[in-house]
Amino acid sequence: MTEVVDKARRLDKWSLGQLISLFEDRRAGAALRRRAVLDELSAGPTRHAFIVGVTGTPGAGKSTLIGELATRLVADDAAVAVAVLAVDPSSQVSGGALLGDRTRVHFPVAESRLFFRSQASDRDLGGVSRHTFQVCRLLVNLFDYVFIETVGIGQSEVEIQHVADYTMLVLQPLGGDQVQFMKAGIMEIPELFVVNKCDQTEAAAASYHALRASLSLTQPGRSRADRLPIYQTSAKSGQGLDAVVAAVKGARTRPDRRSLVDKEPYFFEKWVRDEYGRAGLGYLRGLGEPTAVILRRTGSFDQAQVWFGEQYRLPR
Ligand SMILES: Nc1nc2c(ncn2[C@@H]2O[C@H](COP(=O)(O)OP(=O)(O)OP(=O)(O)O)[C@@H](O)[C@H]2O)c(=O)[nH]1
Ligand SMILES: [Mg+2]
Repeated sequence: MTEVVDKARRLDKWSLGQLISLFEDRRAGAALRRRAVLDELSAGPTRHAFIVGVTGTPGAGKSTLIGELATRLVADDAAVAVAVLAVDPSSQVSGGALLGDRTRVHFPVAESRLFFRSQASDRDLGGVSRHTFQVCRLLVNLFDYVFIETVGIGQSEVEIQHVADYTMLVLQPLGGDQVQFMKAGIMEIPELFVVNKCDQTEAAAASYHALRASLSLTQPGRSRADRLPIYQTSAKSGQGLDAVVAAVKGARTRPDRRSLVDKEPYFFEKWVRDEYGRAGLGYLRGLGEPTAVILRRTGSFDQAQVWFGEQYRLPR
């Protein structure tokens, strides 16, 4: 393992792929191997990625935009490394993922500090995959920024807030689906709004004003609503992208960042529900110990998984 971990630290793509597969592995034995990898990682130099969730209407330019932002982030700083996780919809029919061009992010080919990975989404989770959190646990140690492109519009996408440190919503000019957004809870989550494709100027200006107006309506309780930034960009021409990069960099230095450990209880309960169903979740709650306490007592997320599996199998 040590060699793979060392190579992954140096951003070797094959090694990163190997480790990601381990973090996506649902088999019981994988948990302790994940723990071993994380322990090995923390014994050496690590990074501490800022996780940026990117959501928005289909075709708004999320992938193109992420590619441009990531390229700028690494160009601005020779030490910075960026990973992109794109969550792709699973085929309803086969359950298999159609990992096609939909979420392709284009990077300069020779840039080794940019890494892209597709993930199949789960039907039940909407915007993120059940593996997204696990893979983020790995990637935060190896990159400075992790972008997660999510799929779909609607309430299910609120899931992204549980894993991301920061979320941005990307709209395209006069998307009829803006109304959908206003109805869905998603409007309340983003910290940054982007109206992309502003090379299509008139429609873009109209969309900006519609969005500004709707934000005041949908976020009345949020005094910042009127001040929430709306960036007008063109991922094609580059317009407005430097401002978005600056906003992301600025947000990264905020003092109130939660660590992934703070997010673990939520995802531990989600994992229990996924693996053991509602009965499992009922059992967990019946233990009378808050999930955060279980995680601390067993030592880690991975050890808690092993412990829970053993407990649950005991005769009751
Ligand atoms: N004119 C213009 N076209 C753009 C811009 N950004 C992206 N596009 C084009 O819009 C189309 C969709 O871009 P993507 O980046 O795939 O959009 P997406 O939001 O990731 O799409 P899905 O993942 O399928 O929802 C592509 O043909 C892009 O080339 C832009 O700023 N201006
Ligand atoms: Mg895409």
